[in-house]
Amino acid sequence: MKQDRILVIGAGGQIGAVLTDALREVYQPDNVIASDLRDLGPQNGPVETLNALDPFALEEVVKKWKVNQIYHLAAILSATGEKDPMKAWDINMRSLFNVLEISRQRNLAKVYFPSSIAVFGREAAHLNTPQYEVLIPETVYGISKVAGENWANYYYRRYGVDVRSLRYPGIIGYQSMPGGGTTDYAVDIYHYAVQSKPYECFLSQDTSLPMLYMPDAIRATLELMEAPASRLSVRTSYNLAGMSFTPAEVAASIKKRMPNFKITYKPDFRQAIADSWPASIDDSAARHDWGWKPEFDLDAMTKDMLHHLELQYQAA
Ligand code: AKB
Repeated sequence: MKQDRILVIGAGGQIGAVLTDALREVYQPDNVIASDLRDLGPQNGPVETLNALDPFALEEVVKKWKVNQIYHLAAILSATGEKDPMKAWDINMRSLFNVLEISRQRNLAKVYFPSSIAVFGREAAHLNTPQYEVLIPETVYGISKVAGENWANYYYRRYGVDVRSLRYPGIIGYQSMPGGGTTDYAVDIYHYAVQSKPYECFLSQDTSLPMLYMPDAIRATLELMEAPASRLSVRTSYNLAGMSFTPAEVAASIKKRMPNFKITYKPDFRQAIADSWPASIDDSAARHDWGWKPEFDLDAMTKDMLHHLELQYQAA
């Protein structure tokens, strides 16, 4: 059997960092190459500084390590993307094309490309948004994800590249910080709570959004990538759900454990982005095709987040 050699692009990012560790547990550290635009420093496996916009540099890394799977996690997210839409489009699309092309040219075994709930816009059903729904996103990030999903599907159907994808909701974890997203408040709030600081939320108290705890997000990714290709009916990107909550609800969940925690609300430009996204997601296709089932609800996540962050801040 051919040895799997996995390249993670964006291994310094919120999901990339945790996913790299998880992949190294499954495939052995030496078989997982962590790459990022910035120097990641020493790790327990191979590391490359790589600009995924450079197709020649990407090809060199793929050849050097005999890579046969790529997880392409690098992207400009929803809030940052709105500050420079052309740059966000260029980075998100050009890096994806480079990944799809090298995968086609070198006949790689599998490719992972994350999409997002940002593919949906106001025209989509707000509650329990179906897998196959009208996609009119209002951010350049969402537009790039809709285009990316369609290119993934194209490369699968036209060239047989085994590209797989999930529409991530907001991802919450203690291991790494998000950057430039609309759902970032749901990570920040825990850091403030553990430091006994009041939190000013950039979304209104009643803005409900789909969210997922990091261990569930990582497990979903690994399960999708391990599923037999014959089980996968969706080659654009699977809807994926864990829980949905508002800022007021997460604050109430924290207050059950930290009664003195204080939150105020000062919505900014990210409110309009959040208002254009669904409040909850129908992920029955993922459940049916490859057995997806989330484990964490809001209170279970809060307990785990606070526990791990307390340890981190005590050790700092
Ligand atoms: C963002 O807020 O932009 C991301 C996402 C939902 O894709 N976390």
